[in-house]
Amino acid sequence: MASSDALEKLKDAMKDDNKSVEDLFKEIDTDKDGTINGPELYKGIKSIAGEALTPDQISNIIKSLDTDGDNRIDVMELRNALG
Ligand SMILES: [Ca+2]
Ligand SMILES: [Ca+2]
Repeated sequence: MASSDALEKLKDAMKDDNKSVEDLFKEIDTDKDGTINGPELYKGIKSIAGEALTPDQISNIIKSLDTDGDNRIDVMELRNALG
């Protein structure tokens, strides 16, 4: 399971359920602080895409999406990746 495949699965799930990136973001950001951190991403991918990724894979995804370098994914960064 490559990290990029996990993103593709999120994208597919979003399309299948007719969700916007904002809907998906809210679903993953369970503590509602406006950013997605590692544990939230892990749980989100597990529940939405059905894949349990390793901590390394999670941190690779965050690194590849995180353009402002705060080590968290905000809604703009998720939109850039999935939109
Ligand atoms: Ca959060
Ligand atoms: Ca960020």
